[in-house]
Amino acid sequence: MGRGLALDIGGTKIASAIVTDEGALIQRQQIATPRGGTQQLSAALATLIAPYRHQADFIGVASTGIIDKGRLTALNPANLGGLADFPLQDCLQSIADLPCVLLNDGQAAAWAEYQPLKESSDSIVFVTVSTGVGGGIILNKKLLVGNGGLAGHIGHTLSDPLGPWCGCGRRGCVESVASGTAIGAATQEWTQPAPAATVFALARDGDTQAQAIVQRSATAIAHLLADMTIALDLETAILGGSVGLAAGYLEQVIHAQSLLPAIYRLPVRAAYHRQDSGLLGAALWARATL
Ligand code: ADP
Ligand code: BMX
Ligand code: ZN
Repeated sequence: MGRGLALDIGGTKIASAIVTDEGALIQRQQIATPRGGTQQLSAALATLIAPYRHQADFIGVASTGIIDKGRLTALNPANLGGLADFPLQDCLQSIADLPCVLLNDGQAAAWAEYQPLKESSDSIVFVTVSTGVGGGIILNKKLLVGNGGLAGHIGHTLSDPLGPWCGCGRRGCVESVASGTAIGAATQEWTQPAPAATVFALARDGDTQAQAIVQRSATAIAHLLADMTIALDLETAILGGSVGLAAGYLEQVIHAQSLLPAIYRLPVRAAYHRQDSGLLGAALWARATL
């Protein structure tokens, strides 16, 4: 199938790379996700794709949002600066005339993370704690995509019925409590509101308010994993995204799990491919599909 041009479109950043036959990522690039709307997103994708289109035989895309029939529909439009609907396949095809396969970012990352576990596991969940909270489920060796692309949107299961409003229109989704955006939003009452990375740094320095915000996020993720394992009888959970991979976060999720009855405790570890799970998963899925 040859070389793939992989893209990972998140609410905060868009990454791209050429993925070789051997699965190596080269020419990796990253830009901030534009927040202006359709034209800005199209232009950003063109910037990343156009210079490399002659080096690739196909395009594989992992993207935030519900990916169905070539369109991106946001479940939480706030994560994309209000963009609710985007003709992703048409946009890519107008930039490069290459075969193109699209997948949700959590689903794609789950697929990449499952590859080294294939021999030992049948059923796993991947959770990205990032701009939002996304996910992907491998059940009995099959990636769940769903008839409408919705499978794995576990960030929109309930964490707290009295919690913050989620951009999807429901109150108290895991995403509204645990995501990087939620961590930043929880500082809005502070004299100096701070983004998630600063909240983590403050927590590490002993700031109790910051520690409570990080702990609330990690506890919500531990309960999410408990709900997933009790519903699906999973063997392993993988954590990704900038919050999920932040120093000390995994340990806090494991601590919150340790407070639950044993049946709810799913072994959890950090993404093997770190920030590249989505890129790699997009290329592997495209290669397997085409
Ligand atoms: P995307 O959502 O585009 O995939 P990321 O995985 O980088 O991107 O997640 C972005 C979120 O992670 C933002 O809310 C940002 O504030 C937060 N974040 C970025 N860097 C860090 C860090 N070092 N520690 C904790 N949170 C971070
Ligand atoms: C949101 C949703 C999911 C996505 C998840 C993680 C939108 C635009 N996105 O729950 O489709 O998988 O965020 O996305 O509705 P990320 O941007 O945090 O990587
Ligand atoms: Zn929601």
